[in-house]
Amino acid sequence: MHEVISGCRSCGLATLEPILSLGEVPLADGLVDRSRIEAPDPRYPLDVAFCGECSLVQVVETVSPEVLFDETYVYFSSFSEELLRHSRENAERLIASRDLGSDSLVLELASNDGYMLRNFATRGIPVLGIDPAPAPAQAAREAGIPTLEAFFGEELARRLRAEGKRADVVIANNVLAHVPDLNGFVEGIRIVLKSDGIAVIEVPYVKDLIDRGEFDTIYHEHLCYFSVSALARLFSRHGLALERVEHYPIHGGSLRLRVGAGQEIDDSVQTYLDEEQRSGLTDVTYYRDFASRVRAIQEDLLSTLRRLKQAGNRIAAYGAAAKGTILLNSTGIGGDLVDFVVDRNVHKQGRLVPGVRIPIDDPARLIREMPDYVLLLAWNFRDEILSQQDGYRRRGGKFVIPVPKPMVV
Ligand code: JHZ
Repeated sequence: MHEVISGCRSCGLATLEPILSLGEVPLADGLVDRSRIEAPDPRYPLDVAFCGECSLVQVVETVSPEVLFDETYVYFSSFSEELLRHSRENAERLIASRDLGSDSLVLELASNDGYMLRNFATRGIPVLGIDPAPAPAQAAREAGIPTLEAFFGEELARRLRAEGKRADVVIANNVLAHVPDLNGFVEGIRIVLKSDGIAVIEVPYVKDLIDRGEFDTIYHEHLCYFSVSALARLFSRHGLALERVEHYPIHGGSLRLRVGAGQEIDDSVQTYLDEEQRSGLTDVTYYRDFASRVRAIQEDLLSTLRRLKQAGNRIAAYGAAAKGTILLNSTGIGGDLVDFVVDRNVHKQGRLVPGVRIPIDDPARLIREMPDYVLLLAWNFRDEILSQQDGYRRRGGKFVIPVPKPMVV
């Protein structure tokens, strides 16, 4: 059911340096439907390594994308106001700076439920979404966003190009890390772009992951953890250039890249490359103490929750996020400590977190039952969720934030 890579996912270097093992964990988005409650949850080893040649951090196991993004995949982008705002601002800036109109084409790879493309479609700009997960793709089509239910790669790009579909803008947010054939995906972007087109790509930044101990964002869907240095090499291999690099707080810290033919290269690219050299991000020593820092966070969190539980408190959790599955399972936080998880995504409610088998319910249950503490699994949306749960907090409810260092607020 899974394969171990024989070399770096980007440059092919045969020997990689191990930096972290999270043991055997269930699939992060493999939420359990009650109809298959009898079947055990499959578990897979989860090991991270560094490439000394191109500095790409990567998971060495590959679980087939057909298994990961099947009809049980119910991550819908539209459940966060913050993400919707972030996406809308990105779209508006692109419409203005690229002068997009009715004769343009915006192509989004991993377009999910249409959360991003709708910003273009409502302005009369032709769009096409591509996403392999049936449930979000169906929701997008129902919302009027043309969506191809498929995996994007070199082959599909050639087909689109042969049909005369070449993009002014390709958007690829939180998808580059998800593709086993990284080079085929990037080559596909090159093929499908107009000669003066650009790709706008967002990826979680490996520096934030390492510096802030965001170990729970490591899972089988995320095969790669990118630095600008690793990305520059990847794109240049395909005749594309990084033209601008920006940093945003979304998802615990992300890079937004503009990629194109290299006609207009912003100073930000060299600034990031220099800074990554200077800080040592391109050398394995940067990653040497990561595993012990992760263990320290896990031990601290586990002892905090055990202490609260022993003192007679009731504990719930917020956000059946993919990272929540990893945090709970790899730390050993089970149903003995956490009674239930809440999540606004109606497709997740009624299911169970895999491995630990904790039930997922509507957030309204918090105010109804007033558990004493809520472990914030979706810590990346901390501000949004804390303000939304103001009522629960004003009545005395408290949140436990797990990373970068467990704390109660
Ligand atoms: P969320 C996702 O990972 C998906 P996940 C994906 N794997 C990826 O690459 C990364 O992002 C970057 C819920 N919620 O998005 C919605 C509320 O209930 O942080 C989600 O189920 N109420 C493609 O799954 C979950 O929390 C709210 O107010 O780890 C958040 O999941 C908000 C804001 C969210 O990431």
